[in-house]
Amino acid sequence: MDKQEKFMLRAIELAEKGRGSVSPNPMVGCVIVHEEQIIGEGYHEVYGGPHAEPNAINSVIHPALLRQATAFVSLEPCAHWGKTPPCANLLVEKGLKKVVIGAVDSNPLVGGKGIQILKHAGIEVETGLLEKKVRDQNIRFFTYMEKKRPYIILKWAQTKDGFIARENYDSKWISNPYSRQLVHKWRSEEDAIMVGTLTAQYDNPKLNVREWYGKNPVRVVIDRNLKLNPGLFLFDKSQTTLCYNQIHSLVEQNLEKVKLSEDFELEEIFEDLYHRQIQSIIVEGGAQILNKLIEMELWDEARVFTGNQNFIKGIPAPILKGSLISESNVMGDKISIWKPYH
Ligand code: AOF
Ligand code: ZN
Repeated sequence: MDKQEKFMLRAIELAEKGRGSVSPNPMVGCVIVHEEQIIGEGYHEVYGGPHAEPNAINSVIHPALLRQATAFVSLEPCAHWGKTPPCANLLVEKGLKKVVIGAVDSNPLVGGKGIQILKHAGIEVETGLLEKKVRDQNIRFFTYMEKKRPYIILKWAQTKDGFIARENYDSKWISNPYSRQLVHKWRSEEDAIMVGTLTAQYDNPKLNVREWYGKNPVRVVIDRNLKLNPGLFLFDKSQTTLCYNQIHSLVEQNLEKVKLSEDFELEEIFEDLYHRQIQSIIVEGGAQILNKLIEMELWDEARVFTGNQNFIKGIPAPILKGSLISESNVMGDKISIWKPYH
């Protein structure tokens, strides 16, 4: 690994410290280097707070060195007046010699404009260093900005012989308690969680974070004709819930009914979630919605548990068109992570 990559890796490592605190902003880190020595470091610490670049610049003890220094920033410095002044302008003002960028910002307010400001001011700019790592780190942000929909994670548990529920829709208990705890961690990491009508009806899920410390995602359910029992946990108003239907729109505290068009497709729901700034969603079944999303190529990642028992018959697990990225084991349950071909 060359020295440049090492500095960018450090910026990415710093950025990581913002995970969970900066959303819906991306995680960004910045390292200031003078004669191959790091003289300043910073990262975007909290949503609404200063960006990585001012934090890094403010940490430099001898600001005079900035004129001979290179800034390694994991994301293109911003060009807009948002909650803070533009970072590209700050780098120009401080007279940095060179700026090395990991990935170009996909935010339409910034995309390419930050680089332009730097180049105009005569700063040497290099882009694309460890770009894939930066994009992977902020996969939810980039997917949201570029596809104008949340990052979609499919999740289910299947038996050894490939069923996700019995014929009567009973799906208890395919995965073990350790896997279920992991699912609670996963829930806390996404902005929203979604189930289809039948899962809401038969499982009566709470879709909250109980077995892990973290925030509850927004619950999303499809109930075309508003036929679901209002007594379901989903409708207990204990956390924000969006109920997509074809009957009417109604806003109540923590429970919003959202009317869709007559012949709606699932894209309409994701478009609405986009406008609500929801950058990621985990879909926890059932078979109907999972299969539909796979058929429509509307997914970005799938996480599949395989337990130890056989059901012999039942509702078959969805079949993914994708590649297996990794396999691990939680106390006997297998976890397979898939990425789509599309
Ligand atoms: C940077 N450095 O560390 C970050 C950037 O709402 P604001 O004003 O905080 O701006 C958020 C946008 O700024 C965000 O969507 C992304 O485009 C960029 N994030 N830019 O120069 C940073 N976090
Ligand atoms: Zn900025």
